[in-house]
Amino acid sequence: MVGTLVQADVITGVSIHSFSSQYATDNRLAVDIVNGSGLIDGTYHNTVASDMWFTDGTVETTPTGFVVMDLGTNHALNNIHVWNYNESPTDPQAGFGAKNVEIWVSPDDDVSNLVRLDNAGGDFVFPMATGVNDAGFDVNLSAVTNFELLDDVRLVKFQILDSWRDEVGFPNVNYVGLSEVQFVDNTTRLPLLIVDRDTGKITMTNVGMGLFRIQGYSIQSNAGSLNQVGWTTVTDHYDNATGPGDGSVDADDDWVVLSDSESHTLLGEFQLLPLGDGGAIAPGQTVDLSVSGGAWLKSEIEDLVFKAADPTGSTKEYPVQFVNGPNNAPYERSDLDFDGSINGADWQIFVDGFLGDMTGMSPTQAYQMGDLNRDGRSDLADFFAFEQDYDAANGEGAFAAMLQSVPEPSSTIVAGLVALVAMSCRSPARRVVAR
Ligand SMILES: [Ca+2]
Ligand SMILES: [Ca+2]
Ligand SMILES: [Ca+2]
Ligand SMILES: [Ca+2]
Repeated sequence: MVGTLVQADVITGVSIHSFSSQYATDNRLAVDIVNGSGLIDGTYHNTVASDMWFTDGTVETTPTGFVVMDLGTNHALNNIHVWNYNESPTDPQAGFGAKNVEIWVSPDDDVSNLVRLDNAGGDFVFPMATGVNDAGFDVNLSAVTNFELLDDVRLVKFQILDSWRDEVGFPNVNYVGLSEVQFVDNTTRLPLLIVDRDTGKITMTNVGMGLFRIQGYSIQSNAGSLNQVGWTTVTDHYDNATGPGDGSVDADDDWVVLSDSESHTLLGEFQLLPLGDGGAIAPGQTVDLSVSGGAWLKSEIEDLVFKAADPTGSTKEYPVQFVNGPNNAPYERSDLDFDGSINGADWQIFVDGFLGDMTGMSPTQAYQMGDLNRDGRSDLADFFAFEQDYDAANGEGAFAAMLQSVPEPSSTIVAGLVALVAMSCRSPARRVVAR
């Protein structure tokens, strides 16, 4: 279910800007790494040499071949998927694939503006292809220290420092090549907030394909459906590993809660001072933002807005998905015990809260006591709303029948309500309205 939200957003229209050389005599051209040639079902690259790029082995020494790819327009990069040189299952030709590679990026189409990505002080190591239909690999960008460069990319240069030639017994051959390169826009580098209707548990999951860097986040609910008591913060739980946090979101910085401890409309925390590099959520990693009881207060309104800030200061809204629930759907109004049906048990909760004191409650807290129309009071308007919902769920007249089946009204309030509904059922004007 989560997976359906993730679209592999491969950037199209990529072209070759420039390259060191190409082995043109049998069409092993640079363009063959960005035109989809040789891809099988978009997943595997074949072993056909003319579907790959190969240098001509004269310009390059060591080898030091390069290729510059032009994304056509600027993108925030999430991921780079590479199929290394994959010729010939019989000879070890896959050993002409790139091994140690510098990756440079530029925010415009001027190669003089290319800046090298700093991969934790080193370069990137591309694994050797298999020599059979090959699935390629994702370049691991998670350790890049100047990652802000990835947020605005037009040109990407692979400066190939070495091939796998030594390992396969061709130490003096300077050819090098690649099969295909795909770039993925960072619209898929997203965290997703998942709310479990059954438990109120809120989790944040990186469903993207790359590291999600996060400096802070906020969750808003205008309906007042947030429960501070059920919230497990990154602050002191998943921040600075020196403690009390475990470092699972941010290994080296302390976070701080910014939302008011009384608020039911906002949960928010950030890594602020001293300003560090924030945290990161790995692909597939889930961060549990709840303790038992959950951070979401159940009601029929599902209005959470989730925003996250990255270390560049950019804040974006990300998807919120509600899952589970008795009918795998939002609760219906008046289902006050949240079991998926509207019946006498809900009526009992309504009666218990009728005319009750709702001072200081959020709209959703008051709703849970029977303030169905969310005006801060439980009164006759809510009673009629309950009747309407009950009959909508169980059939016209079902509410009146249910009341009459209650043998002994347990309080004078209920007795009064029973009398009231009996009156309203006889009212011609109300019957018209009800239809
Ligand atoms: Ca190709
Ligand atoms: Ca950090
Ligand atoms: Ca119910
Ligand atoms: Ca009300």
